[in-house]
Amino acid sequence: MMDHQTAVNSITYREIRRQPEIWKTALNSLRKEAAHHQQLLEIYKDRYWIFTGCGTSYYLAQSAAFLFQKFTGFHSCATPASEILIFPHAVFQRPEKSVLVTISRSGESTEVVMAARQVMHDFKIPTIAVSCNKNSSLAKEGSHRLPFPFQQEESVVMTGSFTTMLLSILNLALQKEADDGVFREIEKLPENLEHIFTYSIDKLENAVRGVDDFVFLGQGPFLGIANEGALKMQEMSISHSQSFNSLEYRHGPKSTAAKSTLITLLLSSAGKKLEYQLAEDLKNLGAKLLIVDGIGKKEVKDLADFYISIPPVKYPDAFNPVLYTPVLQLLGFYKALAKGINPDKPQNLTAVVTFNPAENGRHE
Ligand code: F1P
Repeated sequence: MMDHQTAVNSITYREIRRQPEIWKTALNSLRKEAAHHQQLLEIYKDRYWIFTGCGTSYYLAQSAAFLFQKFTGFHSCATPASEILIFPHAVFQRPEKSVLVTISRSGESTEVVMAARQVMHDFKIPTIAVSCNKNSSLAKEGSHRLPFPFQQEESVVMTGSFTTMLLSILNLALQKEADDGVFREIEKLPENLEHIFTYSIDKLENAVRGVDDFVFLGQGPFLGIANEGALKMQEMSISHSQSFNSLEYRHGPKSTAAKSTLITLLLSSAGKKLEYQLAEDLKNLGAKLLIVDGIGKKEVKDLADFYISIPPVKYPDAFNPVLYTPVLQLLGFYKALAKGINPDKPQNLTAVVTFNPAENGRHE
C-alpha cells in the first residue's frame, strides 16, 4: 500500500505537476521557430494532413488533427499507425497530396517508426516528426521535425509529453494566421494550469472514492482527450474505463451506468446546449457525475457531483483540450492511490512498445 506522501513524491505525480513549467519552456523555444513553421505550412498547404501515433500518441493525434484543421483550414484527420501498416491504401487515397505527422514520445514505437519508413519509401509521402526525443529514429529519419526542449519523462505513462506535443502542434497551426491575440492566449496556459491544480486537487481525490467504473465523454477536439482520460485511468489505476463521443453515451453505453460509475463530462463551447441536456440525463442514471467546465456554464454546477472550473480562455474549444488533460491525469493518479497501486509501475506496461515485425506470428 502506497502512503500519500510517497505517492506525491512519485515520478508520475511530479511529471504531472511540472507541466506549467515545461509548457513555458517549450512555448518559448517554439516561438523562435515561427518563420520555419510558417514555411512548413506554406509548402504543404494543399495537402491532406494525416496525424498518427500509437496509444496515448494516437489520442493526441485525434485532438491535434481536429485543432490543426480548425486553425489552418487544411483537411486533417487522425489514424493509428497500425492502420497505415495494415491498410495503407485506405489511409492514403492520394499519396501525392498527403503529408504524415508522426507523433511519439519515444520516437521508437514499432508501428509508428515502420509506418513513417513505409510511407516515405513506398508512397514518397513527406513526414513531420513530433517527438520528445530529438535523437529518436522517428525524429532523425523524418523529412521534417517540430523540436522543443523536453526533459525526458521517466514515468512509463505519458503525461506532460502528451500536452507538450499537443501544444507544439497547436502552435504550428496558429502560425497560419499568426494573430497576436491568439498567441497571447496560448502563453497564458501555463499560469491557468497552475490555478487549476490549486483548486481541483481535493475535488479529484474525492471524486474517485467509492467508484470503480469510469466513463469519459467529449466531442470534437475533446474526444481524443476523453480517450486519453480513459487510458490514463486504465494504465495508472487498473480500473475499468471507457470513452465516447459525449452524446453517443445515450445510445447503449448508458445501460452500464451504476452507482459505482463516475462519468466525466468534458464540456465544449460549441456543444454546450446539447451537453447540458446530456448532463441532466446523466444525473438521472444514478451514476456520479464529474463535469469539467472551461466555458463558465455555471448552471451545470448544480447537476454535478464534482465540478471542476477551468479559468475562461478565448477560443475555448481550442485551448481547453490541453487544459482539461492534466485534470484527467490526476484523476487516474488519485484512483491508483486510492487502490494502493503504484502509478510509477503500471501493470504489464513498458515505456515503449517495440516488437520485431520480421518474426512469424505464433498462430499463423
Ligand atoms: C506510446 C505508448 C503509450 C503507452 C505505453 C507505451 O508511446 O504506447 O501510449 O502509455 O506507455 O507507449 P510513444 O510512441 O508515444 O513513445
